[in-house]
Amino acid sequence: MVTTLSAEQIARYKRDGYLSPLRIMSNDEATRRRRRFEALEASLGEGNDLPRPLRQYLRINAHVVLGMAVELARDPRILDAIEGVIGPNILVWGCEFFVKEANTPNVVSWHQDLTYWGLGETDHEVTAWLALSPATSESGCMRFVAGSHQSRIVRHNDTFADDNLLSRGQEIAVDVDEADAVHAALQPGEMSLHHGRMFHASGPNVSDDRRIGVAVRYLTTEVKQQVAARDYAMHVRGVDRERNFIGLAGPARDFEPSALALYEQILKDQSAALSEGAEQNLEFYEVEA
Ligand SMILES: O=C(O)CCC(=O)C(=O)O
Repeated sequence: MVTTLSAEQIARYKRDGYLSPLRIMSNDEATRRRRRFEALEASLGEGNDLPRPLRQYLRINAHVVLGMAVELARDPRILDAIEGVIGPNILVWGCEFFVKEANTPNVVSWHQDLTYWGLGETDHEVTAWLALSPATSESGCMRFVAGSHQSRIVRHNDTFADDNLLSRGQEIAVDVDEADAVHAALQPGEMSLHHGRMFHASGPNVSDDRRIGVAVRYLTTEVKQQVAARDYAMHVRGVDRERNFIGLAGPARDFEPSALALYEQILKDQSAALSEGAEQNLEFYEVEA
C-alpha cells in the first residue's frame, strides 16, 4: 500500500483543502481495530471506575489516555501522507473518536476546526480522519466545500444544540450552499485529510450500522498556542527544535493514574483557548451524558 502522496495529490490538497479517499490499511485491518475499540467500549462502558464517562476520553484527547489512539496517531502510513502536506516535523495535538450510533440524529454543523483551538489561522495543521466502519452519505460522512480553506476564519455562532457533536454546537454564521458540498464517503481503512480552515459538516446516521471514525489533528513543530498559557502535543516524526508545546509520550497502560491526572490538567489548560468568546460558561470539552 503506497501512502506517500504524489505531487498531483499534494497540489490537489493545496487547491481544494481536502483529499479523499486515501487507502491507509485494508478493510480487514480496520475492522479488527473496530472490534478492539468496541471491546474497550464494552469493558469500560457504564459502571466503570473511570473519573469521567468513557465517551469523554474517546471524544477528546484520546491519545493522552489510550494506547490504541496513540498507535493510530503514530501509524507510519498515516504519517507518510501527513508529511506530504505539512512537511517532516510533525506533532499530534489531538485525537478524537467520532461515533454516530445507527439511526441517530446527531450531526456536526458547518464549522472550521481552527476557530476555537487558539492556534491561529495556520496552514501548518491538518486533520486525518480514518474510517473504522463505513462512512457514507447515509451514515453521515463528512461534507467539504472545496477551496473554502482559502478564506480566513469566519464568524461562528454557538448553538449548543443537543444533537450537535461539537462542544459548542458552533456553526458558521454565513450560509453554506449545500450544492457546493462534496460528500467524502469512506470505506473502513480509508481516510480523508482536511485543512483546519475547511468548511465542513456531517449529517445524521440513518443507516443500520454505527459510523466510527478517528480524527487525528497534526501540527508542524512551528505552530504555537496563542490563547491558552500552556498547551501539549506528542512529537511523532522529524525534529522538534521549537518545543512550543509540552511533550506527551502517551500512556504506558490505558487509563493509568498519571495519564488520567494529565488528562485533567490538559483539559483545564486547553479550556482557556476553547472558551474564548463563549457566551456561556462551559465545562470545557465536557461530553454530554
Ligand atoms: O466525524 C464527523 O462527522 C466530523 C468530524 C470533524 O468535524 C472533524 O474531524 O473535524
